[in-house]
Amino acid sequence: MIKNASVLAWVEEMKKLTNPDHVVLIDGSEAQLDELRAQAVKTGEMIKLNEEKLPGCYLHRTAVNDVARVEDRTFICTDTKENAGPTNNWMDPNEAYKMLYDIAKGAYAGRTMYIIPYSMGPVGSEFSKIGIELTDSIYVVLNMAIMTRVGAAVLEALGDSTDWVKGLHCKCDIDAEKRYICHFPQDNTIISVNSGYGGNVLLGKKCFALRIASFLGKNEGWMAEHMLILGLEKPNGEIKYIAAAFPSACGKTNLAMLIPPEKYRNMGYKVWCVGDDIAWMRIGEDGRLWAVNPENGFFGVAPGTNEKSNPNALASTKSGTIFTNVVHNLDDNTVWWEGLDKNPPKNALNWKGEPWDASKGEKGAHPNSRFTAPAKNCPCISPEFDSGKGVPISAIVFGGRRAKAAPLVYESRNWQNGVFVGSIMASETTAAATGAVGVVRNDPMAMKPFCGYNMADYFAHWLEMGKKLGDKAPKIFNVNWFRLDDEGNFMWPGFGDNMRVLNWILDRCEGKVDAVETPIGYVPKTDDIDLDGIDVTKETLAELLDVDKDVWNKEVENIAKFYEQFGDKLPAEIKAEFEGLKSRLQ
Ligand code: GTP
Ligand code: SPV
Ligand code: MN
Repeated sequence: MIKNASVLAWVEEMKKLTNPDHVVLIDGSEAQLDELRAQAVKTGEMIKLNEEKLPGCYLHRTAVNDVARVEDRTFICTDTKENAGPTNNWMDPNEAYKMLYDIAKGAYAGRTMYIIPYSMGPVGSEFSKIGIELTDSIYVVLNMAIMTRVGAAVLEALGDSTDWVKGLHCKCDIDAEKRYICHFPQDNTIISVNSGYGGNVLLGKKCFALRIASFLGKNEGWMAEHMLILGLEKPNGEIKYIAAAFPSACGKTNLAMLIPPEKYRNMGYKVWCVGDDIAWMRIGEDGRLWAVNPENGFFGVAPGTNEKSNPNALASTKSGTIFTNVVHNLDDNTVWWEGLDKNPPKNALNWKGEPWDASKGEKGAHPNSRFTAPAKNCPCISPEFDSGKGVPISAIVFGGRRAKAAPLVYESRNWQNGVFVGSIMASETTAAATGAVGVVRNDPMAMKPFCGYNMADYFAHWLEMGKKLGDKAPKIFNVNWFRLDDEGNFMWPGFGDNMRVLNWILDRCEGKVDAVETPIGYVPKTDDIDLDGIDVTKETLAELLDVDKDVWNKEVENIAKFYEQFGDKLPAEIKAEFEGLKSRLQ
């Protein structure tokens, strides 16, 4: 039962607003979750899959108009527009509350209000933070129970504290015209209406752990980042940790669970996954940067996940997983998606639930179809996963999906230059958000859709953190797995072979290997990326590492345009780094 007065008062207020028929507190017990699973199966909200092949797994289909994050309907409602900054949509908080409460009024009538107490980070750890999500969706409850730690233990850990984040989610009637994902960083509040899709409604994830948390981090001196965290174990048993920020659907889950090429496995190399999407990072007592994954599961992109590209992710989905918007194989009641294997099921329904024939050329799974899998299922989950104190970060890696400009890998000149490198990130858009796919857009630190305050202040915060870290700051790199040749083929094999690049990165951190200076930073000598066992020639590698001055001078024009919107708020250090790049490109 809820004893916390601040929680009780808010729940009462929201009950009056939404008018539910029933109220259920999620206690986190398997018995209660099982009852909800059974109920969702009865109403058709979820389909129970083959218990032998996929124990405890379910299939869910969202509404056809509700398949991805809606960035144009996502708002940061700070007191002033300037505090939200030019890269966010802004709404006046009073107006936003009024509009949202009008939509939420009576929205739970005839429905049940589920109260989900959840912890981002291990329950009770001093770095964890607590939220309460109210929802009328069993799908949301069951996803939150995988993606976060939920239940009575969370309320216990909260005690009578008022330090928690309010989250109200109302499905309403999934009206795309009335869909809003609104954040009130100054009130620790999130309100999401008219959606049932993951990133819009699992409020612990992007809404709390990035948008609200980035704002908290700025004020409290830590960082909330759209980053995977991995540990690379060397043959001598030493483990070095890397945090990497790539935009949505640009390879975080894949890199986080990487299986080294056979030769490296035989030598004793291994990768441990600490997190695949979000990192909360603080300066530890030793002065280094320490990272925690606040999540408890993976909300991963299904298409392209297979035995070869990401066997660890695939293994993670073999039990206790919820699949969303994938193909339903009716022959054996399992699931399928493009890129799983070359044998699409004959007797199947597509992501919309329609009879589907692969031979007709239409995709069966939605390009942003997802699996929600428990982290504990992952064969390479790090032994540090549940440790509240996190792991010390040796290198920070930025990256995007770029057909040309960005080389396979380069190292920034120092922290300040590295912050600049993060700030000029640009990447092709993907199906993870609604809107056009494949358009290059600026996405600083992969946080364009997720920064809960003015992006110029966010750059300043990064610079500030670097000053505090001093010579203990991780080195900052940039990678691009997606460079294309003139025929439109990927030039780099990617996936497990990205390990070859990680090795160079760690060697640079340990001062073991030389590099070549270019106008944008340091790139490897072609001898220093191991090509043994892959189909990449020295010439191709040289091309992959090439920094073309003409291309980069065009890039400079884009950067100038992007920076313009920040006006005087753009930190002087960033301006100075930009001037430095321009002069080196002359
Ligand atoms: P979010 O969950 O949206 O944040 O995505 P993510 O960054 O975790 O991306 P994910 O690892 O799921 O990969 C997205 C897509 O990129 C998938 O289709 C992958 O197959 C593809 N991909 C990942 N790594 C590589 C790579 O090294 N090379 C190539 N060519 N494709 C990759
Ligand atoms: C992303 O889009 O970066 C995701 C999926 O990780 S969602 O949870 O929808 O944001
Ligand atoms: Mn993501």
